[in-house]
Amino acid sequence: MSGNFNITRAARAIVRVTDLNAARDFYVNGLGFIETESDDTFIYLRGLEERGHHSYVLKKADQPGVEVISYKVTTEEDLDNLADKLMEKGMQPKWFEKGSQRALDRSFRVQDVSGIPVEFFCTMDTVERMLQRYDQYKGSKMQRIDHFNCMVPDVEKAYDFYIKELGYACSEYTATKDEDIWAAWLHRKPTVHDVAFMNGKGPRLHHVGFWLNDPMSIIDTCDVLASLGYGDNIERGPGRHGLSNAFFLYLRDPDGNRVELYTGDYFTGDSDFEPIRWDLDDPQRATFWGHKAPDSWFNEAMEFVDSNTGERITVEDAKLDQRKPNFIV
Ligand code: DHY
Repeated sequence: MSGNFNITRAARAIVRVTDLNAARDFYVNGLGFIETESDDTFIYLRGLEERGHHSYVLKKADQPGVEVISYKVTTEEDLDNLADKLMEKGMQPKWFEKGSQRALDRSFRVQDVSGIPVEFFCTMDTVERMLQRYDQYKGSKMQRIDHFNCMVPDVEKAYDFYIKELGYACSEYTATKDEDIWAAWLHRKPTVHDVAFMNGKGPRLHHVGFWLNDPMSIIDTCDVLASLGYGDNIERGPGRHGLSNAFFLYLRDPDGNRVELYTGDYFTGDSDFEPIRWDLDDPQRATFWGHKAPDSWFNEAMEFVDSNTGERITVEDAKLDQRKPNFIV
């Protein structure tokens, strides 16, 4: 509980794609998402473990971009209390009534301190949990949504807001020699993160992270993607992060939207947990084995779109030095 509301976890993202069938082939045949439902504009996807109607929405559009990232709160009352709190802070939550979005009860959206369009809801329709439908396992054997990673120009501003106002806790962070926070991993559920903020041009969504059962599922994904002709969509990894300890793989979908396949982080729920500090220049921070990430991983990210106006949300340059961490002079 944080004040009089409780945010449970990262819950869904709405991502724009230019070709629904191309996106479906990548996400359903390649990654093994379950397609709960679709129409001419939307494909609603979920992992095998998820009983919510969807955790990832593909929306047909002329250009790629991200409409919103969403968090689930614990009770309907939490939703009202959180909206009140954000209004006290001078923000303007915009409510969406039950039925106005597929499978969602009421929700609200607001731009956070970094300008990121975030949404909060409590109730989503439930569907069959496919965890033990092993006959349906294919591709990555996709299990569930895990986190968002956002690039923002001012990480400390985002950090302060999520920790002090929204009740998130920090599991790990990267600091410069001057103790400026370069990146921070923040959670509500007791894992390494529900959201990470990295220093960079923003706000932009760097990736949505999805949980798989084990490293072998990640290696199988590479084989399956290569067999389907998606070898070039593998951007970084497989590897082991130093920060978070997770085994990872970064992929770009046919529109360039980035997802991380992620497994093997750890429990962070003790009240005396102490955040782990990494030096920006530590070569094992990003990849424990010391491998370098490609330039595209640092430079490219998804822009947010204002769903009211259809305009792209203005992006600002990073406040801190934009040099690449971990393989600097
Ligand atoms: C890192 C990035 C992530 C993550 C954990 C750790 C660090 C890095 O690669 O720079 O996306 O989930």
